[in-house]
Amino acid sequence: MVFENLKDSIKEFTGLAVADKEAVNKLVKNIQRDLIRADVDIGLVKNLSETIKERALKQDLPKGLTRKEHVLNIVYEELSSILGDEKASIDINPKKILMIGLFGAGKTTTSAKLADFYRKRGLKSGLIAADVHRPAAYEQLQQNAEKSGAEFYGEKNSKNAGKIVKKGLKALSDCDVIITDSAGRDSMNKELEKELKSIEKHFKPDETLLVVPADIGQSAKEQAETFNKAVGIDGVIVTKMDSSAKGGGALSSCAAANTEIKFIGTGEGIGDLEIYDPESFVSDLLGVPDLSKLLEKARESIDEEKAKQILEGDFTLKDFYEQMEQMSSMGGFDKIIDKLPFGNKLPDNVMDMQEKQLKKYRHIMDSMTEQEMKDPKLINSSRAERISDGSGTEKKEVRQMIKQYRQAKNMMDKFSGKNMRRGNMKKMMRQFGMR
Ligand SMILES: Nc1nc2c(ncn2[C@@H]2O[C@H](COP(=O)(O)OP(=O)(O)OP(=O)(O)O)[C@@H](O)[C@H]2O)c(=O)[nH]1
Ligand SMILES: [Mg+2]
Repeated sequence: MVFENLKDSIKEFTGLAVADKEAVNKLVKNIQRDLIRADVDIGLVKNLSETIKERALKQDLPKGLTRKEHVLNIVYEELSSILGDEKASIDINPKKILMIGLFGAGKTTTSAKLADFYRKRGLKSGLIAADVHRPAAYEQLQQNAEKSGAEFYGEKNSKNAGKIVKKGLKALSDCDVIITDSAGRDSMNKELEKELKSIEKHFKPDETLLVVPADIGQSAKEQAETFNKAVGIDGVIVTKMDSSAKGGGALSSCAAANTEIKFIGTGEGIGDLEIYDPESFVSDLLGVPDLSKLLEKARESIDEEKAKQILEGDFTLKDFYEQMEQMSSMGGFDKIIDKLPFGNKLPDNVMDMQEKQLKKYRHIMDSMTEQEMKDPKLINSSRAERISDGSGTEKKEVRQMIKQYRQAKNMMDKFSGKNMRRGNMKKMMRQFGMR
């Protein structure tokens, strides 16, 4: 599997207690080794390593992200960028596609996968067997056509690919998408060039797609250039991503040469075809399932719904605790509160909310009655004593929590006053970076 080791390197990093300089250097070293093993160009690997180090160690930590998340985010961005700019754009329209490539690249299998892809999207697909060299090429495509629910045209004993295509177009004229499978060779040569040109002349493809197997690594780039020069290509499909360790080299070299990767093949089954999307590819690769959540967190810092709750809700002691907890999990209360319009007016002790304190507060609240939770004003000296005894805290800590809650509640009440609610809600959302 492509980049198998990369996953382990990331796991090792995420398992560390701290993401310090040493940890980042180790991670970069591991990534370097993994990319070179995956046949990524050495120059590219060097640049990537430098950029990751530079950004991870020197860039300011974005609000709401831990250092570890920040580093992972950088690795993710930089890896995606060497694997391509963006998701391939595949238009679901009637068209004619010519599949070309060397021996065993996966042309016949991928032709059927594509027919299936378009059929599933509501277009009638047809396959033309124009490989007149490989024994049983006709039967192979015919069987594949059945699997993919596609129409099929071929001539068992003909040796003239151009003629087959010409007749095939007529026979399959009711199909929306027509895909022609061609014969492979050991390498691009005059004979292959001539044959492909003859097919092109009759078929007039809208898209000519070069099929390359992942195991050729970075020579995918050279192959794409050779085919492009000989017959012109519109994009590449990289097959066998599931079974080769060199897929990283194939993808990155095509991306570096600005050759568009349209699809990747990820198995022998008819459904094992994916539209190429470097970002989702890398997030699968890194084994960080909640990467999109992480990125969202980086972009937003706080969720709109939660902010509304803070501002509009009846702010109970329990809400107070939950908000503290949420904010602490979002990278610290002080970071969030800095963004609020009233942030600098908050008393220092509200800002000092720490994990340890949160734990104590949880214990204190566990020792309170329902009534006390709803109306903390009830908590007089003897009740405070009972609560501190029950929670293993000091009486003054019970008092301190209630005081902090009141300060926060006052502030929330002010902000959720009727006159504030309308216009200022929008303004505040903007300051949160939500609008
Ligand atoms: N694991 C895996 N195998 C694949 C994939 N794509 C194709 N194959 C296998 O690769 C072998 C060659 O595939 P074909 O589709 O026959 O290749 P071709 O380019 O048509 O080969 P020629 O016609 O001989 O030039 C077959 O055994 C396929 O099942 C893939 O994405 N993953
Ligand atoms: Mg074939």
